[in-house]
Amino acid sequence: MQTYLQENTAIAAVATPAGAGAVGIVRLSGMGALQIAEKVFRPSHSKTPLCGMKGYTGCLGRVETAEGQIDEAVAFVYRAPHSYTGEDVVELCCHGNTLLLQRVLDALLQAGAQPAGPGEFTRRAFENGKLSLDQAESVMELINAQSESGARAALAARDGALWKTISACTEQLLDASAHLTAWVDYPEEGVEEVENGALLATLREVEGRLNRLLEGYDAGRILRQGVDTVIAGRPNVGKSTLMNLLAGARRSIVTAIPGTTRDVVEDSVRLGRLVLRLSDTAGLRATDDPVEQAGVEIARERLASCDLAFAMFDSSRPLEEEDLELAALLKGRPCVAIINKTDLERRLDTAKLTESFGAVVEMSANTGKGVEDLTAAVEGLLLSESFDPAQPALVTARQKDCVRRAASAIGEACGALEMGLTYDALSVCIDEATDALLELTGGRATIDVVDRVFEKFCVGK
Ligand SMILES: Nc1nc2c(ncn2[C@@H]2O[C@H](COP(=O)(O)OP(=O)(O)O)[C@@H](O)[C@H]2O)c(=O)[nH]1
Ligand SMILES: [Mg+2]
Repeated sequence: MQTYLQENTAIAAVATPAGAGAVGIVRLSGMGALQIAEKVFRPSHSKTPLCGMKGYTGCLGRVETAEGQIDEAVAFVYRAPHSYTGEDVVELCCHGNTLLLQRVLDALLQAGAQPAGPGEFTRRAFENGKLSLDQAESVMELINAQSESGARAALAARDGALWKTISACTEQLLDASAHLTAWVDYPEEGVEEVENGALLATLREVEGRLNRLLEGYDAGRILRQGVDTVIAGRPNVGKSTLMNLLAGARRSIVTAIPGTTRDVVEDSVRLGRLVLRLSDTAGLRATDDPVEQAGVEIARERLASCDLAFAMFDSSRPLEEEDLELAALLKGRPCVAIINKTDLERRLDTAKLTESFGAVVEMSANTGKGVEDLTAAVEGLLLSESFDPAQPALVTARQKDCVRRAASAIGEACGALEMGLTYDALSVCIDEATDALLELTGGRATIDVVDRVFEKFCVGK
């Protein structure tokens, strides 16, 4: 990672979430950060002003302005380049009251700091060579991870697991490209001859590593963000009852009247080792009621884009047209068929469903019988045994897109080599792959790309 420390004006923001908390932190980073903080911070006991403090030290004091004291606080000082951003940083740890924190922030802005934009601290860390672009993205993933394995995967990425793999691939491609260029441009200089077999082996090896990353993307995303799961089925099969059972609370209205649920009701629930982002939807049927129609339409849209569908059927009633339509709609998609109301006398012909669905679970949403089977079926479908959160993994769609472009350019390079095309044509493909990988790590990313990464961050991070 290159280092190009910049002399940026000081920025400040509240770094902790809004609401009451034991502590709240106001962060200040950049040129003159210590001088600005010193204007509003009075040490309680220490004779050393903030500007005289060493890095990694803290001091108890008060935040105050001409108008009076705002809060008691501990000021932590970090000295460039040994800080998160690589710049001089002061963190004022105050009481976690949103109003007080806002006043502390205002005092710092009055004293000369600029308000920080979304992700601006992390952006400075990137620009100052403290983090690669993919590591910056993993910071965001770490904050938002929904499961333990998701957090572990993000932490591994933060530590550079992906960066190392991508850098190793980039090195191999740069070596190959340099060799080709030397061989083509300076044939008399005693450059070692390019061996097609060895070159092809190198390209295939890099392609293989990139393809393995691509294969793991969906499994990793599901672990980090939770599984977007839609409960679908005819009216009255027990969708809302299942929602409430899994949520452990009354989330959806349950009645014996078909067509009760019209809006999408959502909740995050834990099922085994996974977190499901459950959506209970309107029962699928033809109806004249415009409100219910809108609900059915939304249910279909959700079904088309979800990670997982629970297709529910009522075991106490014969299979109907809408049941078969649902089965057809979900063909080839990740889904579990749930045969509900098994506590009642059976009238459903399950053979047809077993044919259409890979996973079929019998349960009673009323009594909770069968939830273990449902858990096992979902884990079996979505958790590959081989997923290891410590391994390098792609954590954002942007990263996936970069790797996909690189892998496809390498595929073209291999094709060019096998067809005996010129080394020039080959170099173009290899350079394209290298560019895509450098865009991933930020080694050669345009301002637009960097802007897009950081606009998703929150202010204060
Ligand atoms: N006997 C029995 N009744 C159920 C079961 N699950 C749901 N029900 C009943 O079926 C009716 C419709 O349930 P609901 O969850 O509103 O269905 P939805 O329209 O698919 O959301 C309600 O009267 C529920 O009490 C079950 O497992 N066994
Ligand atoms: Mg319902």
